[in-house]
Amino acid sequence: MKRREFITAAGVGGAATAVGANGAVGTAAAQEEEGPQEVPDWPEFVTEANEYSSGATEDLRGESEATVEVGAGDGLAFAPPAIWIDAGTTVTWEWTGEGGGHNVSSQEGEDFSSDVTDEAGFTFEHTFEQDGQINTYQCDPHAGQGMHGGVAVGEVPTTEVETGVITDPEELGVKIQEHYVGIGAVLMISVSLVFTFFVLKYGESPHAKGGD
Ligand SMILES: [Cu+2]
Repeated sequence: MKRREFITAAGVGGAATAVGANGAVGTAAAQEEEGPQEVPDWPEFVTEANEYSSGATEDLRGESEATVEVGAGDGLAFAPPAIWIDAGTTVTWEWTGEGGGHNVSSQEGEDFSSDVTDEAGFTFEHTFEQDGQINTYQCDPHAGQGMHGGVAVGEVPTTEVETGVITDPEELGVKIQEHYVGIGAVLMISVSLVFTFFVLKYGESPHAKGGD
């Protein structure tokens, strides 16, 4: 009986260790992904824009240029609709040819305006010079349908959101890793429980009567 108790303890202990390790890894990954992020304090005009999901801002500070698609999504959106750049950065809007005739027409902030066209590959540029400015713009033909955008420049007022700045695909890697760690832990627990079960049921041969 002593031997049986020892094996049971070893099996359960192994499973508990696997759970503990998984819990620790899961917590570390969650802390990287979550938590508030600082994003420009966009007006509603931008947060209600097509293709703008809660708090989504493409942080392009430190880049010398930025590109925004005109006619993205269902054809009536700018993508990304909300970008954050440094002063002196040139933004290039590039028409996809989808969704009909569009233009880029400034609203708040710096003044800029393009032709209306549906020509794929058409481009329009504006270099943003005013640090601290939140600029908004729209497509005039589709302004009523949410075809809006925003360009925040440099040191702008910010707000905290839960899932904020899109910082490229590392998030994806973390999620995949977490996934495999989870599967690994489940496998380890299963294997150690099945092993324990078989050892307890069949492990004691009638010729080896254990310690007692
Ligand atoms: Cu449009």
